[in-house]
Amino acid sequence: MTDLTYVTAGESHGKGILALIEGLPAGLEIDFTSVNETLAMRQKGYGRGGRQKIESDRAEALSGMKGGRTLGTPLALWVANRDAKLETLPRVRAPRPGHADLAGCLKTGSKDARDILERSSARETAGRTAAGAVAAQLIGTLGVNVFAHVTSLGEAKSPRTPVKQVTPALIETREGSPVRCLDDASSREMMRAVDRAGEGGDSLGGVVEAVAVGAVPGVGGFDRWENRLDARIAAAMMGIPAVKGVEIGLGFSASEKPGRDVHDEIHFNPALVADGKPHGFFRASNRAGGLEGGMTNGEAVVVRVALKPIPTLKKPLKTVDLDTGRGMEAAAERSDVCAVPSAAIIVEAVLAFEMARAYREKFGGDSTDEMQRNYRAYVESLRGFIP
Ligand code: EPS
Repeated sequence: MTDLTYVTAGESHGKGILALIEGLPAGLEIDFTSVNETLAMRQKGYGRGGRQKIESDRAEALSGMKGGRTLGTPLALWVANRDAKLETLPRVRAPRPGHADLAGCLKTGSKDARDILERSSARETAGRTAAGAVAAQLIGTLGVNVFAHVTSLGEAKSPRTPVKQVTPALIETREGSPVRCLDDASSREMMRAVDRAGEGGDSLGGVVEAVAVGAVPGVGGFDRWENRLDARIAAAMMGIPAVKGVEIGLGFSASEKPGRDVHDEIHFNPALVADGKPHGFFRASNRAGGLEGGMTNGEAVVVRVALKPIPTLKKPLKTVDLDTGRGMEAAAERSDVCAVPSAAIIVEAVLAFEMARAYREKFGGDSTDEMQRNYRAYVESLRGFIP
C-alpha cells in the first residue's frame, strides 16, 4: 500500500497516546533514539507549564516492526502518559472561551467539558510528532529534510532568516534558544513577552516557519483539488490545535504586490546537475514557497503557521455555567503560558508527514529499496529532460 496515512487515539490524562501509521514501505530502519529526541524537544520550550515536568515521552512500536525495520504493515506507536488520572479528574462546567469545551458539549450533549477537552488537548500532538518523526526518516533517505523555527511570539518578531539547508549546526542554534528562534536578540525579546503574559495571568501566540528542503519538482498533484500539496499541507497544519492561519511562500502579502514581484523567474543551468542538484532548473527567488500548481517546483517548501494564544488563562475570561446558564469565570486549569516553541516541533513533524505522503504517492514501492529505485529513475528522467 502506498497511501501513507495515520490516526491517533488517546486522551490527555488517559493511559497514553497512540499513533497508527499505515502505508510505510517495508525495510525502513527506524531510529527510535532520534524519534524520542524529537518527542523530548516537543516537551521543551519557554512558557511550558507543570505537566511537562511530569511527562517523559518515549515512543514504543507495538506492531509493524521486526529487527529494527518496518514490515510494511501497520505501525502502532505508543506514547504512555505518566499523568494518567482521567477517571478521577473533576467535572468541568465552566467552558473556556477559545477551547473546544462549549461547542463540544453542545455537539455531544455532555454537561462535562472534560469529556471534550481531554481529546482536544494538545497532548495528542505527541502522537502526531512521533508519526512525523518516522515520516521524516523515510523522506530523509530520499534527500528531503524538514525544519521549523519560531519567527514571532506576540509582537516580538525576529528578522527573516531563509533556511536553505538543514544542518546539525542549524538545529543546535534553534535548540540553544528557549523559544526556538534563530536570532539571539529576538529570542530574548520573545522570552520577555512570555514572562509578561505569564505575570498577567495571560497566554501568548506566535508564528512558526517550516521548510522542507531537497524535494524534487513534480511531487503533489494538479489533477484534483485535494491532491494539491499546498492544500494538504494547509489542512494538516490547521489540524494542529490553536492554528488560525497558514501561509505558503509570500502568502497573504502576495495579494498586495504586482505579478512581477510575486512570481519566480525560471532559469536553466545544466551544470547544476554536476553540482549535486538533480536537474538544471532553478529560480533566483522563492516567493512561491516551493509550490506551484499544487506541486513542488524544486525550491524549498516554505510554510508559515500562526497560532493563537492558549485558551486556558490563569486570570480567566467570562463564561456561563453549563448547569444554570448563569455567568461565571472560565475554568483555570494548570496550563502552558505559551506553546509556540513546542509547536515548532509539531509543525515540522506535520510537514514531514505530508511530504512523505506525497513522496509515497509519487514513488510508490512496497519496500524502501523499490521506492528508492523509483526515485532514482525519476531523477534520471529529470536530468535527461533537456538533453
Ligand atoms: C493542555 C494543557 C496542559 C498541557 C497539555 C495541553 O496539560 P495539563 O492539563 O495536563 O496541565 O501541558 O499539553 C500536553 C500535555 C502536551 O504533552 O503537549 C491543553 O489543555 O490543551
